[in-house]
Amino acid sequence: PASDDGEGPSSDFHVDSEGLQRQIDELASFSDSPAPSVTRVLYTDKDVQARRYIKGIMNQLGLVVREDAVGNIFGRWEGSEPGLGAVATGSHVDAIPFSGKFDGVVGVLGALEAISLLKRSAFLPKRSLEVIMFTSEEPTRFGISCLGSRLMAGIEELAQSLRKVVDNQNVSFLDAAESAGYKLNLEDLHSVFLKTDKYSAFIELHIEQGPILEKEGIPIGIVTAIAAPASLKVDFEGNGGHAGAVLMPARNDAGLAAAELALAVEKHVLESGSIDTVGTVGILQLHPGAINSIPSKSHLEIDVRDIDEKRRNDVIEKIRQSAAHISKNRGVELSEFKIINQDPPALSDKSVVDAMEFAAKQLNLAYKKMISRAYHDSLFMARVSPMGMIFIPCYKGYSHKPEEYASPEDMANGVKVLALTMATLSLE
Ligand code: HGY
Ligand code: MN
Ligand code: MN
Ligand code: MN
Repeated sequence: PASDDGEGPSSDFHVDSEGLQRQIDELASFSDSPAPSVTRVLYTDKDVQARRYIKGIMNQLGLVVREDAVGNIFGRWEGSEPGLGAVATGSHVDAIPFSGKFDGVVGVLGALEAISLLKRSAFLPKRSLEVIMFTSEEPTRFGISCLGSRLMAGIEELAQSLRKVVDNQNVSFLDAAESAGYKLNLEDLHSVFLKTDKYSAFIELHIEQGPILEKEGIPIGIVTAIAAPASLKVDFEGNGGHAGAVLMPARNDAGLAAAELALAVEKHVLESGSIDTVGTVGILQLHPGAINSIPSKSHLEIDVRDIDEKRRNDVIEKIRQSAAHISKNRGVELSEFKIINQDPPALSDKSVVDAMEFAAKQLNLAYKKMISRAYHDSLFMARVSPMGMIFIPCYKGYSHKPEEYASPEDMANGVKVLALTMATLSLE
């Protein structure tokens, strides 16, 4: 969409910011928690409403809409050479409990606005363009992060585990999927696996979920790598008992074992010696959860990440040793120590980074190359397609909480860089 002087994009290359904001606000209304928070969990009614909403916009844009067996949604703008690998973009609209309305959403509604902008600019794609709404990026319901994109990346052990995984209401993945209209049997799970030549590039637009771009006053982030995430589940079991009557020497308190392991997580992360190693215990449950009953069970879910995979794995090993040590010292049973996922980092593809840089320059937008400490569907799309990510600033770097905010101007910048990047890659 070069302007008449052949230079950068023509002046009508502008984003319908009001329309985009309206869509973001409408989508945020499909939530199981009160505004301004958003809670939208995989296959719940609110998730189904959001899916219907996104498909409605895809249809309005004249995209060919399809869904795969687990509900990844694809909106396709057929190019003049539909046999070539398509240029894809997308993100997620599921939201962890009491979070915000921009995480993921900017990369789906913003991508659809980028398509609309290219259509308004009379762009004609050679490689088809596809917007993907991944079925669930957050681990909330089944403890599996990037479930849709992980399956698209052809990860066999995920296909196996989806046969038996249940949520904390004991609802199986298959039953939950069916309740949302995705009736699938086990073979269908393999139909989700993508062929590696399906896409020639995948670009995800996302809020930074960190403070750097806003602090440095830079409108665009060009992601060069995505940190390596891992999550663990640990259970301790003791005898429990009366909080008054059982004397201390006779106790094997599962709650205090969990507390000691939580502090061990922090200790081992800090021992790594690198600021890039992070860890927390995001879930800590005690049973029976009565003030005057010694916890007989404790359940921890631990999130450990680093841009260096080996350094991260060393921390996990130390956590495993601490769990065994605490179990022995306190006489509690370590009834489960399970690594849910231990993913490698992903690198952005040079050709995609070059296209994003070119777009930012064409638009006279300053940009900064950076790593993503949050994971994204791009982490798995990188296994089946050259990948790149575009970041925009967000207020104080806030994310995964209701104060999450991205300005219409920052979103418009991200949409334009995405649109130009896709247009460039589509004509290659
Ligand atoms: O946790 C993450 O990194 C992602 O935002 N779900
Ligand atoms: Mn998130
Ligand atoms: Mn996200
Ligand atoms: Mn993410």
